[in-house]
Amino acid sequence: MTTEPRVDEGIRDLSIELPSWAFGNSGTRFKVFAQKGVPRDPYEKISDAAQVHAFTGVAPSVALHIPWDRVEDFGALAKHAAEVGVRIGTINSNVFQDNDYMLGSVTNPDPRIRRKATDHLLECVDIMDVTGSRDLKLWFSDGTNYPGQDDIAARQDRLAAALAEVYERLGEDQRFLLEYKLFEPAFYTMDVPDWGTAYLHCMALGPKAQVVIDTGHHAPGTNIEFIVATLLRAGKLGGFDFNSRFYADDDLMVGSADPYQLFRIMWEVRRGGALDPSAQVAFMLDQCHNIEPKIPAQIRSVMNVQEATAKALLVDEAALASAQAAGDVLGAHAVFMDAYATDVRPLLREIRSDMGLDPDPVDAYHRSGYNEAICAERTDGAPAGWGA
Ligand code: LRH
Ligand code: MN
Repeated sequence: MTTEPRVDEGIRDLSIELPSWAFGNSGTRFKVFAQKGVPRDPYEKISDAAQVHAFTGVAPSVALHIPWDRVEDFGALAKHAAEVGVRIGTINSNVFQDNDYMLGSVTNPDPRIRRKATDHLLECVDIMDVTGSRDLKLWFSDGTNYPGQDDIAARQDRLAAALAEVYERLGEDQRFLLEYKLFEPAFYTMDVPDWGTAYLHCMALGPKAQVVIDTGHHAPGTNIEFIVATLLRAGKLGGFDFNSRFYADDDLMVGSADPYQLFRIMWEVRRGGALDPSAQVAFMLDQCHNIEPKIPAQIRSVMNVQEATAKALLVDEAALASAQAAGDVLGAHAVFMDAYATDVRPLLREIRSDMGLDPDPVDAYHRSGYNEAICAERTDGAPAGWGA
């Protein structure tokens, strides 16, 4: 045990889920830059994700995206994951890349297309039954681009009908996490644009329906930690898609654009009791490494969450509470900033050594030779990507 037992315990309890798609090629509408050694199938994506867990010790699961990660035998894929020391986590549906979904998937005016989209969501639950996954993550690109294009309330009715059908299909220990996004790819309305809309749909269904906060899906200047505190208070926060952004849904490494915001978010997570694994709040990364090497970027991202979490665990709760109760504005803020201003890197290095890990995971990965091995091995076949 290190000098800061509370931080030590909190960091060891942290479980950060990695997105399979972060290991494949990704980009923008302008260009998808191909990188050497990129995985060619879900097996290789999971092997790469296992490297992140091997060097950080806190990334034991990998989220899949269907159909990007469709395989013949999901049982075999789950077995492969176990062999390399991780497990399959959240299953992500994809009703945003089929031509039929131009005017919407589950909200489409055409009932035949709504049926097709809902069947895909139900198929994802079938896959969860095989992989042993607890969570289905639902993000809908559904929306409109022009006022009058479709009826806003009618689309909500269609969405509610599809969500109810999926909710009915969920097993006892399964949940769905409904993800909201302010804009893109639709630019007038998104059918799930904000936490309030997601919350309303989840409240209408029951405890197996929770809201997921993607930190890149808000209007600039949105106080995300307020949404965290509010959803935790309501018992409706199912998880996070962590990333960071300077402008829009940039999907950059979490904490790279605004580490202070990530600290404020992790403080509300701690204050809301969600660092306790029994709170069942999923901490997932949802990022794209368009120009940087993908495995080291995922390791760095996990370290950024660890640093923000360690700082949040260093907040002197008692001192903060008494300053707040006394109306001591500057005193309370100083307690908060003292924790944020603390360099937690030496403590985290100590904790990693204590966990039997190399104190510098990125350096250890580079010294492992794994990157050279995959670049030499993965020379044929098509590199994985978004298949858009
Ligand atoms: C949508 C989103 C969603 C995923 C996709 C990869 O922007 O955040 O979580 O399905 O990215
Ligand atoms: Mn997301």
